[in-house]
Amino acid sequence: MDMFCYQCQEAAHGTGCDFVGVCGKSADLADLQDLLIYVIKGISNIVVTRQLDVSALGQINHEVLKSLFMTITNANWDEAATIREIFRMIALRDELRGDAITPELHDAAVFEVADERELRYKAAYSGYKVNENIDIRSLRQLIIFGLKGIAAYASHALQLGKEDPQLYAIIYEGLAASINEALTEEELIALTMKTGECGVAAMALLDEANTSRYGNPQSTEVNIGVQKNPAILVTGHDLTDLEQLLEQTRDTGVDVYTHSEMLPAHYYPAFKKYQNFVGNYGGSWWRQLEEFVPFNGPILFTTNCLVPPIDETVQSRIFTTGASGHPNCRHIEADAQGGKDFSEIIALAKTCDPPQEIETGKIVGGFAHDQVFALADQVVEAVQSGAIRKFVVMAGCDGRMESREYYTEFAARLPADTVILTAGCAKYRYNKLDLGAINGIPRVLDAGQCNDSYSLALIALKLKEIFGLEDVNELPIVYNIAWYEQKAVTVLLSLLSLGVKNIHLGPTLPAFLSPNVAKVIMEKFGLTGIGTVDEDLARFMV
Ligand code: SF4
Ligand code: SF3
Repeated sequence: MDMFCYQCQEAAHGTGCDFVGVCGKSADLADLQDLLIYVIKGISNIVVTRQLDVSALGQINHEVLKSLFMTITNANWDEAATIREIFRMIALRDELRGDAITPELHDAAVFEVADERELRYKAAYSGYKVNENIDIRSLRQLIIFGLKGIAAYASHALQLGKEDPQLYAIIYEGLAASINEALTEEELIALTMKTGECGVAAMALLDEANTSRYGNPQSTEVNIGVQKNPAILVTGHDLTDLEQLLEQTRDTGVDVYTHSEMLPAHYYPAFKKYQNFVGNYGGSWWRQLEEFVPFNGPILFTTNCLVPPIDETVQSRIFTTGASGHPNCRHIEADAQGGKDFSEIIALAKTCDPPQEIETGKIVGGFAHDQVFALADQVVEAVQSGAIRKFVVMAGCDGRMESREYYTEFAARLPADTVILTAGCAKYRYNKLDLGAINGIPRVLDAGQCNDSYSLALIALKLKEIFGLEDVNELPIVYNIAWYEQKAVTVLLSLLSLGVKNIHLGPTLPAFLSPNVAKVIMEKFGLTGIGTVDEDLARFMV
């Protein structure tokens, strides 16, 4: 086996990529990512065994977030950047550990590599272990993948000056547990639930960071056609990058459009003041190769999902920043204060043709918790009168598999007295269908990015309170969630930790769930996969 990765929904054969990633990840990069995770397991081993005060770890905390984030599916394709990060983390690990190499420390906390050749050799042996118990491995990976999503959300919050030492403590605990041979399955299951609680806390922290800086999302119509100016397309999830780009493009004659997961930026009051922030271009991440060609201008990736560009002219227009990266695209680094200079991108945009129109119309969104709470009376009345029979949570990720057409058909065929609650790029499967409204409430309520699934949980808890119910599962809400990468794992674990039961997860169940672990989760939480649209409409609409 040249590599082994099964962290995303598109894992080869439904078991794992073992030669090259379906996403395009090479065996060498997969090994390097394994080693990067191995080093931060070593740091976690030091922190946990020595009971260090995580609130005093400063830069190490921030770099651990970055390391985890860089290994998320479709975030960073740059071997050189990954190698630099590994050496940086080894240096931080050694400084943290000091010279005292005590027996309780794991190899991950003490191994040495003299140069890149030794590092690559070590990398080839730091991931998948053939003789590991598959249930233990499954639980360890479930925790690590959940922590990757948490790290992504915590990184965005950190950019906005918000952090929580408790999150770092749980990240260290989970990573250290993944190399602790003494832990039992029961202990790892308990840690999985703790990861879910930590996921809720990370999303809450990011929600507070976003709304305190940019205001609460409001119901907004976003133009999906184009204007006449040359333009920059910005994608990914980081709102501080977008803010800096909008400040720097002001009055330059260069427009800014969002792509994929950046669409919800239009819902924030703080971004509405920019006259050149003109709309959303295209659909979800996997359509980027075809949509970037007619866009004509530069594209800025702030996070995943980056599909390796094939077309050289498109490649020359792509820039990355933050945890994202690609060896053939220019990377914009932040200065010591987090400032980023996007002048090169703006200068390039001025030499490019304006975007070519690929569609026209509008998308409506902005239904995060505050906006939905403002509509609470209308919503409650619609439920009590029977105008709304059910809410269907269809949050999560999109992906390129044909089987995801299920979600478009499912949304289109839902009865007219149902409302879809969504967040994440899963919405692109149905947000351009004309599904109408119920008493003025749109039938697709988009809360925002995948992290805004937190809003959907708050909305459910609010409805439970309004209707005086004991249990959130008594609400007329069904969960039909689509997943692709590790942030969706975080969202899933978060919902489970909040007591949400009977979630349907598709288009396939994670390859990293061993049959026994899947059985435990199914029995405890009623988690199931999806069936055909006909079967599921019949099952869910009772
Ligand atoms: Fe395969 Fe997904 Fe891993 Fe890419 S991220 S190598 S597609 S499992
Ligand atoms: Fe999408 Fe990558 Fe997951 Fe943020 S942008 S939801 S897949």
